[in-house]
Amino acid sequence: MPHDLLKAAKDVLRRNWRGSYTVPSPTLYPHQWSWDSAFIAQGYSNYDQRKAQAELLSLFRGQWRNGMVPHIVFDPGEEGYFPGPEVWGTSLSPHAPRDVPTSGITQPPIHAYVAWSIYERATDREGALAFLKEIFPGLMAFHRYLYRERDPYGEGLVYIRHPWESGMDNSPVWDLPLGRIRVPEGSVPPVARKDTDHVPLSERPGDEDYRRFIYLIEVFKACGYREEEILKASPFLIQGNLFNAILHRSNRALLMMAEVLRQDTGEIGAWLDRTASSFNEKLWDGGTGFYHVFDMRAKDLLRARTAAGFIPLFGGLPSKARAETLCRALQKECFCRMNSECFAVPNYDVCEEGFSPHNYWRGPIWINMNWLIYRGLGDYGYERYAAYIRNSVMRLVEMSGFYEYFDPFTGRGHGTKDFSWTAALYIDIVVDGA
Ligand code: 2M8
Repeated sequence: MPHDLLKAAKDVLRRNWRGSYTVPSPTLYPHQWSWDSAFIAQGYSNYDQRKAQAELLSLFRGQWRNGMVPHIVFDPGEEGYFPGPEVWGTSLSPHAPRDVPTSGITQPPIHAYVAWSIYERATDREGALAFLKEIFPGLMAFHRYLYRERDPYGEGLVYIRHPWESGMDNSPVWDLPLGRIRVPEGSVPPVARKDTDHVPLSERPGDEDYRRFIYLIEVFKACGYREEEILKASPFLIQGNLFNAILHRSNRALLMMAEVLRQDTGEIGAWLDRTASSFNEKLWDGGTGFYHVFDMRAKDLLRARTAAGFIPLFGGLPSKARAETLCRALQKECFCRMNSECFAVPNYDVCEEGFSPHNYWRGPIWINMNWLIYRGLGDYGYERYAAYIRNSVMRLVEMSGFYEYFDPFTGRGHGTKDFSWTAALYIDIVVDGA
């Protein structure tokens, strides 16, 4: 029953609320995560404007002086997560805040999109305008950082330098670039994983991947977190489809904010033009009929077909013809087309070797990805398929609860339970289609 489940979803968020922000999970992820907070704020925007605003504003407490919004803002009193602040060593950078412990990488910039949703839905209009005025400079500084430091050749495509920046940590698309990394003996501190205290190892990244994740942090620290040095040293450098599509959509939101706030829109307009044309030129492969990611080290596209290839719809990037091609790919058995034996949309092509129905980002359904695809399909007028995805989200939650991810064949929940963005985006999707 959506009504009872809506209440249950709000209860999850209430329990995970920590006074000014919401933890993704009290056990597995007991700090504040960047894109989680944005998805969570999107959920709150349906019924609690004050919390929605607080959630985003509290994340920006951790913003670096160069504009980077870190992927984790740590709760100093909490030691239940690895790697903690001592591993990140962010005091090596003059840009990191001194009073707020954070990680040293970022995550997909969905925040401007969400800030605009909060503004649009707000009942307290005066409060919403004040919120917009408060958050806008931080959002602009974040996007300026991305284009200034992560787009060294001015292409309009920003790079990520750690799989954690993609949000899709052990996605099969990273197998090639991660597999290339040879971790020198003695270069990595002891990897004292805590995630497997809460979730079976079979549902999480392997130990070798974890060593590589930590090794990359060591590379960044050796560069003193200076981006021009990281650009030379990082073995992992990717222009992502998901990251840039989200950035583009958020740029559109920034443009609307700038208009409301009577700010100059020229800079944002230029970002929009550059990103749209490079994205369509560089990340689209006519042969596969799909948007991929570009590996800046191998100088080639990585062609693993993950659900991230559909997120350009959310960005509003594909032409009508390309959107049609993407929609046809969703109608294939391998992405659990309508009325097939599995739930849509698995995070990885189920026909591919290496697909796993329950291992983290290697195949299960993630509600945030479904939500992004749902929104994108709606924008392009694919109402029927959007409704199908909405229905899939609702059925998964009805069957299994607010799990972190779901087996596309059985619908069983995996990862941690009472996961905040599942609850928040369930609320958003139910209210949206009601
Ligand atoms: C997962 O990532 C963290 C590292 O950032 C982890 O596995 O410890 C990912 O699903 C990521 O997208 C998410 O933001 C984070 C918290 O939910 O967990």
